[in-house]
Amino acid sequence: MIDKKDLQLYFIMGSNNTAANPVHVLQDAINGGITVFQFREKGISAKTGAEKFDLGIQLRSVCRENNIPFIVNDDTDLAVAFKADGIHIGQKDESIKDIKKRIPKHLCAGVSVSTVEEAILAEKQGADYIGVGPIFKTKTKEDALTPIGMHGLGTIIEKVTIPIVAIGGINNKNARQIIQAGADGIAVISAISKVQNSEIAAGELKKATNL
Ligand code: 3NM
Repeated sequence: MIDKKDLQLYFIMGSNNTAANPVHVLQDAINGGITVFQFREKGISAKTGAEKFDLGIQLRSVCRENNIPFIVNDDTDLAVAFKADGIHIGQKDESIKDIKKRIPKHLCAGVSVSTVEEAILAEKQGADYIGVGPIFKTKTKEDALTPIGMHGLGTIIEKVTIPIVAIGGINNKNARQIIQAGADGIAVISAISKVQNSEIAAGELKKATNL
C-alpha cells in the first residue's frame, strides 16, 4: 500500500529523460525532497534487457538507502524481480484487476487515467492510486493525449476516493493549484530531470506542494 503523503512529490525518470547520470539525478531529487520514485524506461532509445535491469537495480538501491518508495512502470515481472514497492500501469496495459492477482500483496498498484470513467473503473478494480493526466501540455510523452486541464482534474477528484496524483506539464509555477484543487500530489519528469539543478528544482516543487 502507498500512503497519500508519499504521493506529494512523485518523480518519474528513465535514462532518456536526462542528459546526466540518472543515478545522480535521482539522488539530487531525493535530497531536494521527492517522496516517491517511478522507474519509467520507455520511448526513444530506452534501454532494454540487461541494461534496463542494471539501471533499475542502481536506482532501486538509491531509493532503498533513502527510504523512498520505488515503483516500476508497466513491467510487472520486473517490478517483482526488483522487489519494488509498486507497479504503475497505463490504459493500454493489462487490467489492474488481473495484475493485482499476480503481484505480491504488499505491492501497490497505480493506474494512469484521463477520464472520469477510467478513474471510476480503476478504483472499482482495486487500484491503490491513480495518475491523472495530462493536465497541461507536455513534451515528455510522445503519445500524450489532449490536456484535460484543471477542470478535467476537478471532475475526477469529485468522483473517486482513492489517492490522486496529477501529471503532465507540471512545474513550480502551476504545482500549487493542483494541490489546492484537492489532488494528493504531483508527478513530474522534466521539471526535475531536465534542469540544471535537480535538487533545487525538487525543493521548489516540494515547497509549492506544501499547503
Ligand atoms: N504520463 P512532464 S503525461 C509519463 O498523461 C506521463 O498519463 C502522462 O512529463 C499522462 O512532467 C507524462 O515532463 C509525461 O510533463 C510527464
